[in-house]
Amino acid sequence: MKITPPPLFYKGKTMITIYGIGSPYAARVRAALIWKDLPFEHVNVDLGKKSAEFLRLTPIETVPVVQDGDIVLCDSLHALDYFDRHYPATYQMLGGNERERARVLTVMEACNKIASYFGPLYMENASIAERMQRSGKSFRVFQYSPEQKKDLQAEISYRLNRIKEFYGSQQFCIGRFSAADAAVLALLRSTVSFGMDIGAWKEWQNMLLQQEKIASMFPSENEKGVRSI
Ligand SMILES: N[C@@H](CCC(=O)N[C@@H](CS)C(=O)NCC(=O)O)C(=O)O
Repeated sequence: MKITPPPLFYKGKTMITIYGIGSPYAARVRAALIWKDLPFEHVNVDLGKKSAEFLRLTPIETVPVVQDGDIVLCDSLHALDYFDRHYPATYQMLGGNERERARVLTVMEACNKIASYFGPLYMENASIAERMQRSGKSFRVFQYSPEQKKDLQAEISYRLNRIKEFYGSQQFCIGRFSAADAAVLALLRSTVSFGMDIGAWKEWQNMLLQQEKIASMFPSENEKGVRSI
């Protein structure tokens, strides 16, 4: 019989584990834990291998997976919702009332919609496409033509602009930092990493990332996690 080790404790609080270190969705959860002042550690996940330990954790097989004691959350939004409810005295990342929550969720979904266009850009990394083909998953290997990429940039600019309109003249979606702003920051970072333009959001991004507490939602280059699975 396999014995599950007891949760680690840090300053009297359970140590939370975020599996999957580099993902933009993991950055949303990391932002939440930093603002809530809840201790966490990262475990790096090799998505190319998907170890037995990772497969046991999640039937969805995406990162992040977030573990708090014996509670396992397999989606970043589910994790954010859990942390706000389970630790009600901590900073509320999804907003402090229903109106704020509705705004935050709207922005997060708008970000998800844009991120859903990124699959083929991710596949451009040849080793990912080859790996998918070798493992019998060629159905996932779509790539954009140069013409489609131009159209994609237009669509991304349009959609980013819709989010900007939704913010109006406010710096933050609900007047203070929340999961909405974390989702936009994570999305902008991915967009830039795929060589796409983020237009007027650049200035906003620079301004927010000057604040250390916000910028630390992204792990530094040398943060590798406590172990790898
Ligand atoms: N809805 C999920 C999306 C997570 C997601 O798509 N993660 C990507 C990495 S950024 C992943 O694990 N992809 C691997 C796969 O789809 O097999 C969440 O918010 O946690």
